[in-house]
Amino acid sequence: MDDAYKGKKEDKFSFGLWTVGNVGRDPFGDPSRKPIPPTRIVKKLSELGAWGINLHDNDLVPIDATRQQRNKIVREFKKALKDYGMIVPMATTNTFSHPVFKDGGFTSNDPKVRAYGLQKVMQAIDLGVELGAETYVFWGGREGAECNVAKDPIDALKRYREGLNYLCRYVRDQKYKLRFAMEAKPNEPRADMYFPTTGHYLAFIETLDFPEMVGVNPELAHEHMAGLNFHHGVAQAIEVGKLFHIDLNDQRFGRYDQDFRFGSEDYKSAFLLVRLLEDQGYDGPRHFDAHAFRTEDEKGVWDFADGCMRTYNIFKEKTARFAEDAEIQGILKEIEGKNPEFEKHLGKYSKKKAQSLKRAKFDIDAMAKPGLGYERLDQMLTELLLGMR
Ligand code: GCO
Ligand code: MN
Ligand code: MN
Repeated sequence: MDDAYKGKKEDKFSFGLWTVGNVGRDPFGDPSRKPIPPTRIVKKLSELGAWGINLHDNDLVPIDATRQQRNKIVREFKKALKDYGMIVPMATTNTFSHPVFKDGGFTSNDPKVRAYGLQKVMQAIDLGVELGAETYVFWGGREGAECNVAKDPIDALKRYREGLNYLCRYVRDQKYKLRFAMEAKPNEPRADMYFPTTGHYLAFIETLDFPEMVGVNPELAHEHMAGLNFHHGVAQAIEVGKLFHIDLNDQRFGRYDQDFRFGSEDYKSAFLLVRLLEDQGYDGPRHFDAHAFRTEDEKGVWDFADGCMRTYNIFKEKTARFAEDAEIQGILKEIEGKNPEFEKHLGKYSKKKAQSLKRAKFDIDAMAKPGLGYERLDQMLTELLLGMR
């Protein structure tokens, strides 16, 4: 395989400890591979050309560790980061594995659970900041319901808001340089999650006390699980300056949460996404939140990680090829701005403009007549992606 596509530090590729560390457990079967110690993950990812490593508090420090055990683990992990030139760009909290969170952390009906949730997040934020993280992700894995009469969804939203406001104030109080990135998911593990899409979060963020501290962490698989167009969701986040982080993977529509290797299923969606990120100058981490098939041993895990990075870089090359393809660019140019004389009617409202527009004549049948040639354009993209252009 061509080394030109291998991950490089400047590509800003990151993986979670939980991604390459996934042991292949699923609801029907036990782990199919052994856990890989975090320090070994740091070494291997660095060799493969990754730049960053992300973690939940308990990916590194077991939930029942003593202060002494915690400090020893963190010391060794920091040494590995230094030895292998890796950083921790993002950290997050596990508020979903322990059964105490079975009915949510922030949104639980029980104030004692909510208080424990806040305590756990504050400790995890301290850990993340100690390791150098500048982005803090919130994925409310258990913030949802099966029994939808057991909790008023309005209460759930109010509790979530209260928790986030509290934590924003904590970060400011501590003078941490940390931004929050909210990650939506429609379902799994709960039947219905309270923030099912990135769009739900974009609206909610504006209702917080410090909206400028909070953005989104959209995940490809999550939007595809909801049958949505990921590229459009990410575009909306970029357009309002809220794309703080991104979770890259792949997912077939209508299936369980698959977390496949980036770009392994839907080439066109992956291309459109990479093109958007690159053209818009997104300079945050390219984080792969995915895992190797359950069929794999450790070697397969590293093949998986290498594959995510290679595929991203191959799509990046395809976007350059797309931009240099004279025929494609010619068509795009032709599509744009066909009727410049009508620009004067558009843009900012004024009474005068509105009156003039109301008088303008439109022959809508003539306007509707020409074909737009999108079939040909789309086929050109298909052929480019299939390596024929
Ligand atoms: C999932 C989620 C998680 C989160 C992670 C970081 O579907 O399980 O995508 O992997 O991204 O917990 O917050
Ligand atoms: Mn996910
Ligand atoms: Mn994710």
